[in-house]
Amino acid sequence: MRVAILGSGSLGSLYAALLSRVDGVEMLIHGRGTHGAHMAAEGLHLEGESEHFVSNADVFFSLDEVGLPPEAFGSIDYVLLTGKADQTLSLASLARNLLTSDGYALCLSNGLGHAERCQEVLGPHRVFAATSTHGAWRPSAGTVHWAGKGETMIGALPGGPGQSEAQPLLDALQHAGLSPEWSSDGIATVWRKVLLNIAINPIAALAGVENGELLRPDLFSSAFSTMLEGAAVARQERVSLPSNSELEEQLRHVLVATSSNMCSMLQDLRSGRKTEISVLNQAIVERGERAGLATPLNQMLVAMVTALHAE
Ligand code: KPL
Repeated sequence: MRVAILGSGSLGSLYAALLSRVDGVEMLIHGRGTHGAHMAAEGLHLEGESEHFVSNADVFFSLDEVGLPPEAFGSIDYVLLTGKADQTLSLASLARNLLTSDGYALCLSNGLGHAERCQEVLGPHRVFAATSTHGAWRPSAGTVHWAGKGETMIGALPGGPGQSEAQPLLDALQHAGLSPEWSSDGIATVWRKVLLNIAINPIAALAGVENGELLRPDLFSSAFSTMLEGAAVARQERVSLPSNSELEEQLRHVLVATSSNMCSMLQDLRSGRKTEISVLNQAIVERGERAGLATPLNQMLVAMVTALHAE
């Protein structure tokens, strides 16, 4: 089976490193910038929860600055998009070139709207919903640190492929240690992850703390209240969510599992990169406005993070 990772930042590099050691999986890892160049020249190191070295003799590393290898066109069974929010459309176009005629794509990026953007480019019949709660960060170019074990959810979208089409990838992710699970409601799956990200990412990023610090009662209560504003918007859109106490339990669970991780928004702010606030809390504010629901906590977090943004 051939798998391509497009947009190999922290999360993409984690998936690339772990999938590359599964028997029968051939990998194409597409990155950019210093990290991408480092991987292409010297391979990729995985550290943290597990250690592994991915040699450039064993997998194909390609660079956005150079382009995809034309010999890979039409040969990939599954493309995992793991880039930043503003890369989804361009990465989906690359996926269109890479996929076999019955290949599938999924986007693990944080936020609302990615699956829909992939469907626009690739057609609904080729796209799964997907989320990840694994924690990863990059201590240096060419190295990814697995900071906390989470789950990979893959789900069905209206008009999209089903579990049997996802099964070979679910098996590979299982062997890779990425704890996959199938969801028959991909829309709810994406929302549940978004509710975690709106609660964790801006607060951890503004406070400059690892995820586990949000378990402190004062920070936890702010995070959970932010999550509940988002849940009200989701329910207004008829998304099927668990009870508030189950959402609270899930938030606590992810904070414990990724307690030593620096969330992606904190990594972005520290590296001077644009954050994902527009597809997280900003998206909640906008959808809330459309539904007539006030989301003051999300609005305040958007204003504060945006003030720190690199544009
Ligand atoms: O998705 C994440 C992120 O950092 O963006 C979590 C799961 C919160 C891990 O930090």
